[in-house]
Amino acid sequence: MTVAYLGLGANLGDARQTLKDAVVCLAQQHTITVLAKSSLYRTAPIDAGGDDYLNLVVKLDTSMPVRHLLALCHKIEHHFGRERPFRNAPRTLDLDILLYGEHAIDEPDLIVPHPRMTERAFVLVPLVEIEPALIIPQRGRADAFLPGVAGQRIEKMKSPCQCLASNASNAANASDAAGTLGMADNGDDAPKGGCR
Ligand code: A4P
Ligand code: MG
Repeated sequence: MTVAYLGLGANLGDARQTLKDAVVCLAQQHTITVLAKSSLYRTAPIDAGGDDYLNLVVKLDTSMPVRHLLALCHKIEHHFGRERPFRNAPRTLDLDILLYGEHAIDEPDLIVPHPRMTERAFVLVPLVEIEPALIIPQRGRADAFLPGVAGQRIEKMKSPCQCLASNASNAANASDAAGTLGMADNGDDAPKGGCR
């Protein structure tokens, strides 16, 4: 099993609902346990235009190989209508792998730790909220980078998404999602069932 951290963001459509449903999609996978979920944050777009984003970070325990996790992220993004008209375009959903255990990966389509994670308040603030003493492999403590992003606007939402308030409600939501999202995991590591 590997502990991984994912960053989720959205600034098109019903971003709050999409982020909530995306976390349920992750929790529904038999090879993923969602260990923690940050508060929801409203954030100023960084290196991007469009409306404010909503962002959060989740901590997972997974037996899913990192390539399968990336494929699952793309599949969930697609399910929620993600389009890529240009770089950093507004999006209905973005799922980035921030950390995957201690792994350092540098391949054309997958870089972990995420190369820009230490430059972004929308990643660092929720990450440090759920893991205050987190060490980013080869870079050191995550909270040491917070002063460098202090100028980026970020505001904790007053009524956070409650989709993973407890393991029990997590299971219930995951069960609901099987019907509403059509994303059942048949037990293998690779994502199964597919989003409609
Ligand atoms: N890819 C490489 N490494 C990874 C990884 N660790 N996790 C590849 C996920 N994907 C990874 O991703 C582009 C390509 O990166 C994919 O083919 C994947 O194989 P994408 O999802 O199409 O686009 P992206 O996530 O926008 O790209 P990128 O370069 O990761 O963008 P950033 O740097 O994450 O910036 N402002 C606010 N407030 N909130 C935001 O969420 N997001 C961005 C995106 C800009 N500004 C933002 C926000
Ligand atoms: Mg992405």
